[in-house]
Amino acid sequence: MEKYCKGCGTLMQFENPKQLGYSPKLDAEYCQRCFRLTHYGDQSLSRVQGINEARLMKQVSAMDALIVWVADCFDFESSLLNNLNRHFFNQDLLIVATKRDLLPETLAQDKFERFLKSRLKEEGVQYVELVTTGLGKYEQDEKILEAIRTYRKGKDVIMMGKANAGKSTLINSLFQKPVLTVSRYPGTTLELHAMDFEDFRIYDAPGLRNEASLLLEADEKDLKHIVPQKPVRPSVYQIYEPQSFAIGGL
Ligand SMILES: Nc1nc2c(ncn2[C@@H]2O[C@H](COP(=O)(O)OP(=O)(O)OP(=O)(O)O)[C@@H](O)[C@H]2O)c(=O)[nH]1
Ligand SMILES: [Mg+2]
Repeated sequence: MEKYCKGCGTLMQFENPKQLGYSPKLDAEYCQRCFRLTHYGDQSLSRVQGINEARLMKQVSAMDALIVWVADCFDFESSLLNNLNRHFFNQDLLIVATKRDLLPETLAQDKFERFLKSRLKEEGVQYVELVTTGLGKYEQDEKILEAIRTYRKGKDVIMMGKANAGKSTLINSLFQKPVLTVSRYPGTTLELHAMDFEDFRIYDAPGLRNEASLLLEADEKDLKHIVPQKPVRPSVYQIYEPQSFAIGGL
């Protein structure tokens, strides 16, 4: 019988350690890659293997579901897709902006939400509601659940978004247990896979490739230093015309 990894959704196999889905144990629920990501924070197989975006978009657009578009507050600009609604014809979009906790606390919430809404408007995105969330005091699980219950209209729910936006983290948070594998490496979730929730299903989806993201170019060992884990502190510098900045070698 075919078996799928509970953490990343990939088809499990027990023969080839160099291929995705491998586990040395026949009764394992998670593949070796998920096990290593969760327990040691490293991945045995590269992040860019295994995601077929065209197939994913086809699968999702054929489903009648509420799309939760997960966008990273810290990288909001590249968290969107051109003509977002066109990809989800006839499906409602609920926008959840994650990682609010990484932005300075001094940034007023209403000002930030106004910014997000104005960017969505400029991009012509039609959506039913926008909720911002983040770890710690920014967690808004109840608000997100309420929005899901209101807008799903009897349908299932699919978490979609760019790689690393925080889709799997959000689902774990709604389930209040760490079922899905999350990691700092873009490309953690490998296949669309469903979990039963209340009287409907929530699908975790692999993230779409974020072409504008430095994370794809960076060495995997450097990601730990690049990806912020604590709120960033704003710094202000005055520079004059012939001067320039060099930040982290960029
Ligand atoms: N600070 C902070 N980190 C977050 C938040 N949500 C997710 N993360 C981190 O972002 C990284 C990516 O999270 P995932 O849940 O694996 O993201 P994903 O969208 O499922 O990624 P793919 O499966 O690769 O598409 C992990 O290191 C998470 O810990 C958040 O609200 N705040
Ligand atoms: Mg994921």
